Amino acid sequence: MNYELLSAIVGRFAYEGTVSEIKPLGEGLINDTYKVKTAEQDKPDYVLQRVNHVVFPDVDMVMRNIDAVTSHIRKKLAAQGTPDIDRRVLRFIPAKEGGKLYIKELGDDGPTYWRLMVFIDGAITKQAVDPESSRAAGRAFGNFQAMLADIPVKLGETIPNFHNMEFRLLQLQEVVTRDPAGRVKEERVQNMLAEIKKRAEEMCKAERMGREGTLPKRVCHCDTKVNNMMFDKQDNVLCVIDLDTVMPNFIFSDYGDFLRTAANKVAEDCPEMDKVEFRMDIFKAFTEGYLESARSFLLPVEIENLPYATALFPYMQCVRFLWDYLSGDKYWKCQYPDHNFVRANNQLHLLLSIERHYPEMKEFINSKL
Ligand code: GN1
Ligand code: MG
Repeated sequence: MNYELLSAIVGRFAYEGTVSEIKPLGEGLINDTYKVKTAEQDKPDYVLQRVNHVVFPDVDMVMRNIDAVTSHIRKKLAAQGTPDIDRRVLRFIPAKEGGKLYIKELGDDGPTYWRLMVFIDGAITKQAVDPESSRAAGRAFGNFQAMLADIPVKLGETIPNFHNMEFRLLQLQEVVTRDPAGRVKEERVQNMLAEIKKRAEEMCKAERMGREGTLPKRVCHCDTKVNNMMFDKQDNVLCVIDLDTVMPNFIFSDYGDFLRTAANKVAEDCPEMDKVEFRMDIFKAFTEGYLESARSFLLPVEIENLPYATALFPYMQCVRFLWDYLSGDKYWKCQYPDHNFVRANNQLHLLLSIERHYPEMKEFINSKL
């Protein structure tokens, strides 16, 4: 996108300073992100982002959620006397007109949606973790949930049924029946479907407990990857970012999805299945950090089921990747024809490794109860 258009967009927000440079930032696959520099030393730089309204159809809801969450956290940090609050929670800049935290632009290809936030100086993100940063991540995500445990508003579901296992299985069933890409007949697909079926009943237990009223939904982040946290130069966590998916969910979402990504010895699309392995050192460190900050509000049923949450997310991601493979690769970008199948298979192998560690995980969790 050209500079004139981008600076006109920035100009619609009530920011401070004079824009001196706008250039692309990061490698996010969902939203487009730019860094906006200002000329003055005493004015912040900013991050401009175009929100992907195909993935997030209700941008207004996304931004209302983010407003509620960041204001609530900001109030708490202020009450605790935390210094440097703009580095501890994201600050979005309102639009000059209307005062919302985003603007809508009408372009030739339809509307686009934009938001502007303060750039956090001197912060870094990480792509991989060791036990120490996993412990810090556990503490940070637990703390994020703890701070939001008493938020006075009900947040919207920005992606309906996002982590609903029953829904994800129905979605898979639907595409198996339709078979739009003609891939269901592959033997490897049939084998994977059998593995999925074997575990379906057990994996839907959170939904059942939710219906019975024994398992609550709380405000969760729902995209707890290590690269969604900012660290300072001394390796302390500053804040949690990428808040589009913040919504009510079982706490299993944040706990399980972090371990799914961080405790896999290899990347989620590594094609060498014998290298996929679940790292217990990461599991233990993350769990300790998480319980440290979340114990105050967690129910026993939530703690007891953390091993289940660890298995649930690779299982769910296997179902989602297979669904996309059978749909003809419409959701995730693929670099080669069976990329999505490789991803699904990788997640299945991660699940198998988790199942081998299950007794050890249970013992570890029980020792923390
Ligand atoms: C998507 O784009 P990214 O990596 O933040 C997906 C997650 C999946 C992940 C798998 C909105 O997240 O749920 O776990 O891919 N986000 C959405 O790589 O679907
Ligand atoms: Mg992300």
